[in-house]
Amino acid sequence: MGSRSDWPTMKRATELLDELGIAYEKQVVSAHRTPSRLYEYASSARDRGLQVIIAGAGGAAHLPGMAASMTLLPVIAVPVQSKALNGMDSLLSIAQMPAGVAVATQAIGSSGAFNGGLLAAQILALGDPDLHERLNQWRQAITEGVPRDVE
Ligand code: RP5
Repeated sequence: MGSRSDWPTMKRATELLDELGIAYEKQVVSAHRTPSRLYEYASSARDRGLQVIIAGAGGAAHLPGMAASMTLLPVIAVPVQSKALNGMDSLLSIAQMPAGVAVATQAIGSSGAFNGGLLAAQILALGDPDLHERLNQWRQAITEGVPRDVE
């Protein structure tokens, strides 16, 4: 994530990873304030064994796109809700990638962060039948937990 101030949003991305037993790391890496750290992080990510990156940032949110430009790992992007423009700035900045460098943009804020974790799990489950089964059971529990009655 681009700042410690993004953590209250981005910690939602870790909920399902914890529940499903998926290992992850979390770091502050700012495209603007720590460009060398970003280069080091993204360019070494695959060699360090990472398989998916979830990048959350707000405002002029260059982090996901810049990270994606330095690795072929899939980058899931979370637009953090900014104070000034409620995250519309983050969303448009992140979503409008020019052709040739892809990020998987999620919804603004904590729902997007949660779904970032979910999408990462689904990508990892492609090569992990046990994880696929755990995800399947999680989805079934979600479905069965939706009440039919309104009260
Ligand atoms: C972005 O600027 C961060 O991702 C954060 O959402 C936003 C504000 O950062 P702080 O000023 O709170 O550190 O780079």
